Amino acid sequence: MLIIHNPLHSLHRGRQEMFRGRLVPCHEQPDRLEFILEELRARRQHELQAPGEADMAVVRRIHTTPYLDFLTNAWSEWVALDPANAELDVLPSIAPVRSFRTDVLPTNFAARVGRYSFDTGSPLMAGTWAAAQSGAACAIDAARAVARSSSGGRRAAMALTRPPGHHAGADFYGGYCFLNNSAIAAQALLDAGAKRVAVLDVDYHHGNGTQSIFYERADVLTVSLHGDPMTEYPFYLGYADETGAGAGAGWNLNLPMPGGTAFAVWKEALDAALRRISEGGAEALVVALGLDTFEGDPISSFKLTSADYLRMGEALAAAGLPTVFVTEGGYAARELGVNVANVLEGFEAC
Ligand code: OKP
Ligand code: ZN
Repeated sequence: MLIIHNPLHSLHRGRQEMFRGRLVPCHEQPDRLEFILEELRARRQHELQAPGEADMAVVRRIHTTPYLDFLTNAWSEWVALDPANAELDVLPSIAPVRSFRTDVLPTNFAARVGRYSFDTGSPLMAGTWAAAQSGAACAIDAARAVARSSSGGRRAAMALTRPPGHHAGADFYGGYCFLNNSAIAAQALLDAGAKRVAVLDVDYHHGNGTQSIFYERADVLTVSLHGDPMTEYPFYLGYADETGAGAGAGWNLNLPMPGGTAFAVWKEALDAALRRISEGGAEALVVALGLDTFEGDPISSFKLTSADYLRMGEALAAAGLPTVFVTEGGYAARELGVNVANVLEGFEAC
C-alpha cells in the first residue's frame, strides 16, 4: 500500500499531561510511529513516501481561521508570556464553560488556550504546529492518491501520522489532537469529486471532533465505534442518540460498546457500520484507524487481539470502496507495528 508518513512527527513530543491532579508522562509519544514504520518496512510490501506541502485551502475548509492562527502562533506567544515557559509544554489553566462569553477573545494568551482546548491532557510545544501541518499534508496526499483511482490510481492509501486528529474540531484541540486529519482527508476526497464520503472511526475513543465538524452536513457520513462515553473519554459526546442535525440529520451513527468488548461483538458493530455506509451511497471511505482497541492498550479496555486486526482489514476491504486509512490513537507502542500492518495485510488480501 502507498503509505504517506509524516517526517516531522517527532517535533511533537509531549512531556507531561494532567491526569487526576498529577502531571504524568504523556502517552502519545514519537515511538508509536517509529514502531509502525519499522514493521511496515520489515514486511516489504508497502511503498513509503513523504508528503508534499500541505494545501492549506483544504485545511481551511475544516478548521476556522482564528483557530489556525492560534495554532500557528501559540508557541511564540507562550514563550512571550514568560521566557521560562520555553522549558514547559502549553497546558490550559481556564475552561470557559456555560455562562462565559464566547464573543470576546482575550489578548492574554493563557485565556486563549482555554478558549481553543477542551482538556488538560494535550500538551502543545514548539514543534506541534509543524508536525500537525505535515500530518495534514499526509492526509491530503493519501486522499488525492485514492481520488485518482478511477483513472488508474490507488484502491487505498494510508496517512501514517501523529499527533492524531479525530478529537480536534473546527476550532478546538484536545485528546492529543490538533488538526483533524481524517476530516481533512474526507474533505480532500470531496474536493476531488466524490459526492459523498464516509468516515469510519474505529479508534477506542469517540471521534467527537469529526462528528462535530460534519454534524450538519449530508456529504460526509460519520460513523464511530467506541467505548461508551458514559465511562470513557471524551465523555460528553458519542452517545447513540446523536444522529446528525439540520441537513446532516441521519448522517451520523454512534455505536458505543461497554468495557471488555472483544472482537466477536465489536465485529457485529463493524458490520452494522459498513451496512449503513453501503446504504448511504458513499463513494469513498476514510478509516480513522486507532489501534487502542487492542487488549494490551494501557488506557483502553476493549479486548481485540493482534490476529483480529487481520479480520478487521478483510472486512474493511469487503466494503469495496476506495479507502484512505488515517492513523489515530493506540498506546501499546511496541505492538502498534504488528497491529497496523495486520489491518493492511488483511485489507490487501481481499
Ligand atoms: C486520544 B485518541 C489517560 C488520559 C486519557 C485522553 C485520551 C485521548 C485519546 N491518562 N486522555 O482517541 O486515542
Ligand atoms: Zn483513542
